[in-house]
Amino acid sequence: MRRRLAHPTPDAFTSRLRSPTVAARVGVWLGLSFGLCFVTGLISHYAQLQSPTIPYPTSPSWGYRLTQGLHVAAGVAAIPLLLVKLWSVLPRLFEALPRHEPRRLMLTMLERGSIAVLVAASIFQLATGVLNAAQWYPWVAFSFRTAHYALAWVAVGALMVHVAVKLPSIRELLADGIDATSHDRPRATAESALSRRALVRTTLATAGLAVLATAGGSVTWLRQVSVFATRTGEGPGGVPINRSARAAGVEAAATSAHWRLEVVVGEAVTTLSYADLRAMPQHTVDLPIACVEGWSAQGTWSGVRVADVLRVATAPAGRDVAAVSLERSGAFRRTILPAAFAADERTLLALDLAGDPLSLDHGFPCRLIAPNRPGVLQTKWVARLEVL
Ligand SMILES: Nc1nc2c(c(=O)[nH]1)N[C@H]1C(S)=C(S)[C@@H](COP(=O)(O)O)O[C@H]1N2
Ligand SMILES: [Mo]
Repeated sequence: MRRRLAHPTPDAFTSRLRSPTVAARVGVWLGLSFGLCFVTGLISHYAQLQSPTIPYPTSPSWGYRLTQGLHVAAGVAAIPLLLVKLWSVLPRLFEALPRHEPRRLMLTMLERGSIAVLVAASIFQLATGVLNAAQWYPWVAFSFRTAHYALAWVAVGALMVHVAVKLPSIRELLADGIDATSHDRPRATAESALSRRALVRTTLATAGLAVLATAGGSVTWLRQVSVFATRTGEGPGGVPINRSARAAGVEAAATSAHWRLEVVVGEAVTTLSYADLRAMPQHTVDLPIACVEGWSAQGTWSGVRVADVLRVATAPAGRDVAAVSLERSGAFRRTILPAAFAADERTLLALDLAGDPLSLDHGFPCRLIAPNRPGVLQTKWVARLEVL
């Protein structure tokens, strides 16, 4: 005789901790983290657009460092929150559908559909974010930034539907005491050593710990405890190295005696040697490298102002400028410096970091360093400026 495997019903899950009050409380924090991720993510996406329609500000110089640090921290905090939230609502996955009431059935299916989209998009966002922060790029089929940006809208849309549908019960649940039983499923009575209040607190504490364990990538005084931070200030001048000269394949070209900086203005090309750049007025600025991956570090950079170089090449004012690297391929070999950034007196072609000539890995002979600019756009091994 064959016995059919019964699929579980919500009553099969007996923990009192899987309660709507827990789901609502953890959900509020999860929603806040997602909101912060979304806003800071839009800022980051916008900062990386090469032809923005709204001008991106050059000040404060630490703006992108702050917003991108918050973006990654909020994403990290969301991971334990999402896990506990999913665990607390798991029994609902097995609730019977109202098969004989077409109207209710349709509404239930719509709501479940929106939750399926929300869960899938959330997992995708957190997983790709973590992989990106760990600098592991297993995907070849899609661009990280495009996919992460598109799915952010999907996640936020589904989240808004979810909150709208649940608003009445969220209000009620948050008003109730956390250990109240009015919303319990009838059979959810198993004893538990942990109270719901303790579960919510432990979840929030775990989220906090996860942030502390990674935020040392940006916050200097957290370095000692940040065991999972990917970049923590090793490297010349206290600035980590992301892509090395060897990986970029520029060692020979960057150290060649034939290296010249070309400044292209229309048909005219002005050529400057390393000695020419050294002979120009030198300026020193304190500016961060703030990587999209969440790590950041302040550096003391010296070199020539991009504005001065453009003046030497008699470039017209108010133009965007492309910075082109010696690198032959790679997404960051050519970046656009919007006009306001090119004109800003803090924007340098840096020759020195912390008083020493740039190391080969930091972009020798010269690199771009500009205020409030994502790390990906701080082009290393610059060989040409093109006035657009
Ligand atoms: N030419 C070139 N410039 C580049 C990169 C690169 O791969 N190639 N990486 C960028 C990235 S992602 C960051 S975060 C910064 C890191 O600079 P650092 O390695 O000096 O810290 O350089 C940027 N400049
Ligand atoms: Mo980066």
